[in-house]
Amino acid sequence: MNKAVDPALMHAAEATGSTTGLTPAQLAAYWLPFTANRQFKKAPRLLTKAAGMHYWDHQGRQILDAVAGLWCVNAGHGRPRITQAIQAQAAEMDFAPPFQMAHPKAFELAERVAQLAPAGMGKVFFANSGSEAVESALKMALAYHRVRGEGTRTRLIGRERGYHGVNFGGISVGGMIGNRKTFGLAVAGVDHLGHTHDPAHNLFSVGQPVHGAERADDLERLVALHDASNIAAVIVEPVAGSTGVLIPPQGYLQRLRELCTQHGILLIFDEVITGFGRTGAPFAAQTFGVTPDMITCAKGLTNGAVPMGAVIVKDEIHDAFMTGPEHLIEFPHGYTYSGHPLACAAGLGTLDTYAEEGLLTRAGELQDCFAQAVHSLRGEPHVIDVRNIGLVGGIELAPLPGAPAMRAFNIFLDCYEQGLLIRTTGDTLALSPPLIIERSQIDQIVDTLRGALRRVA
Ligand code: PXG
Ligand code: PLP
Repeated sequence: MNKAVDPALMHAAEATGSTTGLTPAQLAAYWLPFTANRQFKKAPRLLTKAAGMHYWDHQGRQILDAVAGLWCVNAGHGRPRITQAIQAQAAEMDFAPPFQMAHPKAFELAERVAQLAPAGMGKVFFANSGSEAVESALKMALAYHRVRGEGTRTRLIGRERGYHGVNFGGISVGGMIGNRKTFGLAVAGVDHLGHTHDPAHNLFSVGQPVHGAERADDLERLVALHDASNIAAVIVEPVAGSTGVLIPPQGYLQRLRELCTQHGILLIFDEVITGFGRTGAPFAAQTFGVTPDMITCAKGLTNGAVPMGAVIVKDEIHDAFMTGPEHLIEFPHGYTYSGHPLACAAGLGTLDTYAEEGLLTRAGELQDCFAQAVHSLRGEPHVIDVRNIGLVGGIELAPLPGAPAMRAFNIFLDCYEQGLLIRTTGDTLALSPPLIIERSQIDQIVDTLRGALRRVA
């Protein structure tokens, strides 16, 4: 089969071929997710090996991983317990059907996850990604109200600048314009709280900003508009990651909790990024002392080694479903790969690693050192804000005139050349290193960034 190949790609493959080892046809065949495909294929960045805090690329360059892969490799790369657990499980049993059947490790992992969650959140439903966890939680919220005879509660409330994955429910409650505008109406009956970002009052806040608890009162506006009897759930990220690291103002999440309770609205914390130690406790719910009704998680659940997501649910929500005839399915939802044996094995190996090394509280121990390091970038060229909590940092840059996101991306490329992997979103640089990071590596991240900021116009 001789498919036509773009001459530009042919050229790129020739230019990089000696090092990437990819043919033009291979380079052409793969449509990369969330990537500028044409630009990427002209100069591919291929990762070929990972261990501990580092990646290596196809040119043999060693790269310090300042973003835990994509916010997921919380225990660092290539951890032996996780690798061995996956290998052993693959040899023992590859797959077990999850509908009307199960396997032991799904129960073991569910119990271990529930033990880490806030008290009273004892039930765990498995999916295969953060996006699927979100869809599962939203459907659960609708079904919960219905089984209790409050079937008019169908409206879902998200928040501006929220990210809840890429499936239809998630982009509907999500508030990232770029991810929404391309796809039409998506799910109807959704509304949004205003976001919490307040540069007029909170620039360069260390940890939680002081101003903005009252922004939670925006829920009162939506209740007045739609009536609480029509609202099923509110979903927010405790710390918004993808939208550029937005830290909740002091008291904001508490206020949101109070209002949801008052109006019988379920509160869902999307902890896909914040879950598993990112903010200094197993979940951000514990860091901020606010217990939601459901938590969605993924990423750090398996250290990124095998795809997996989960919804952690309050016992009473689960129990509300356990009413009708016992032979009937209580919640008609699930995935072929829910609780996949390899994912469960990876999850158990991951939680063992976190426990043995105290990683789920390590971000709290390092947070002052990390805060000092990232805030030392204040005053460097183009830096207009720095935000941090636990081991998450956001450094916002003034955009290049007429070219939003380009300056941050140029910094990303410069850092990569210097052997540092960061993440950008719009003109914000995001840091979320593996929780095993050493202080000297925090310095290396910030020194490299400082150099890049001074070099790149
Ligand atoms: N909710 C939140 C809060 C997330 O951060 C998802 C849901 C979706 O998870 P999956 O596993 O379906 O990707 C996420 C994922 C970025 C970036 O650039 C962040 C995510 C994914 C990809 C890129 O910051 N978060
Ligand atoms: N599409 C078809 C035709 C299917 O048969 C299935 C599952 O059986 C799906 C989609 C959903 O796949 P998954 O369960 O992996 O999400």
